[in-house]
Amino acid sequence: MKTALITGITGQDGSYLADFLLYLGYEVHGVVRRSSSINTKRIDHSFGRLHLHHADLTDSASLVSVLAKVHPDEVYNLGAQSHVRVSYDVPGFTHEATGLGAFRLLESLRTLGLTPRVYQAGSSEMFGGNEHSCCEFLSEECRFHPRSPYACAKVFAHHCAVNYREAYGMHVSNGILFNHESPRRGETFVTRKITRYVAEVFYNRADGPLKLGNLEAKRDWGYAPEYVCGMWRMLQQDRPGDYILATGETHSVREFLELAFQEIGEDYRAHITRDERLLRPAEVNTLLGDYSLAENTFGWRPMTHFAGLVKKMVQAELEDYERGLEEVWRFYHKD
Ligand code: NDP
Ligand code: GDR
Repeated sequence: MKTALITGITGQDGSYLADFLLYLGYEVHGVVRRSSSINTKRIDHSFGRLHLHHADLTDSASLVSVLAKVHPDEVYNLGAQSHVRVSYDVPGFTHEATGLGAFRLLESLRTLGLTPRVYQAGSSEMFGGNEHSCCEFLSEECRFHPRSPYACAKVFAHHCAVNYREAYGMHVSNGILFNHESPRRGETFVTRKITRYVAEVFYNRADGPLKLGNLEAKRDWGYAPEYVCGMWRMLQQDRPGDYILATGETHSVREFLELAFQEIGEDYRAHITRDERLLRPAEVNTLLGDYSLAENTFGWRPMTHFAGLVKKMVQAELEDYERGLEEVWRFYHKD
């Protein structure tokens, strides 16, 4: 039985990855940070099967202590202050947790002499958008142009991962993941904000119009459970590498709104208002990724595309969304 350690296990991706690794028969450990209110709702359904440890990516000693106890075969570094807009409000903490956190984890492994396979959660935000690239589809070869404290921190973490791989021969892979969403997405990210509001409208619980920022921004939006399977596949390769996971389609926030409201037979224009405070000092206008390296190397490709994702998210707000996960796990683990 393999042992995995996940930082960020209480987040969207960490919770799906924990589900998938348990399904595969792993012993799953997770890093949880102390909170004054309960922050484990996404993993409560598997509580008895998980090994949770208090630690924090801003605290090296806590990381050393957990790693020395667990001796993981695989480490997935998903912990981060992951909200782009909020990273402008708390840039220092974002750099500490999202950037230096990755460094602390790698350096802790090195000083302990541990050699697990490591996944570093990189982001399409590192590219700063297709307008900063010469390619129609962003690939692993395109240069980074970070446009937020969050993206700067992720670029730093990415380069640390490459450096530990080259300097110390560590098996560290960078996933460069484009947006991936789900019913477990945090409520302040735009897709979940919209689908929650749609459910409120449907049940006559909406309290005033939905306040949104830039509706013209375009994202390459996929389905999160499929992306965590890609993280795992990346670490099963003999050689570490850097891989994009994306859908190869891009759609605007406005298109997401249109489809989400269509699900309940409403016109979104009657329900939204613009709030300048939700605009960003520097926006990433368009993201569109090329996942062919991941497809050619380890057979990963997206199953769910834009319209299907919107439908899944709206339906899940209206009913139980856990059904159907088994199908995803089986598809990606077929070999
Ligand atoms: P979430 O914001 O849902 O989860 C982030 C996790 O990190 C939470 O468990 C959070 O804990 C934890 N965390 C935050 N700060 C610390 C800290 N100082 N020490 C330890 N843990 C901490 O993110 P996602 O699940 O969506 O994303 C997972 C990773 O992938 C992140 O690194 C994100 O930046 C990256 N990513 C995400 C993409 C996406 O579209 N979802 C795309 C590309 C990259 P708590 O619950 O206590 O807040
Ligand atoms: P993003 O996701 O910044 O792409 O980062 P988010 O959902 O926050 O924004 C997507 C786009 O929607 C626009 N927008 C709004 N965004 C939010 N949050 N709230 C609003 O009300 C709103 N109105 C319009 C934004 O301006 C933006 O253009 C996510 C995170 O998961 C990162 O951690 C990850 O690295 C990237 O995806 C890939």
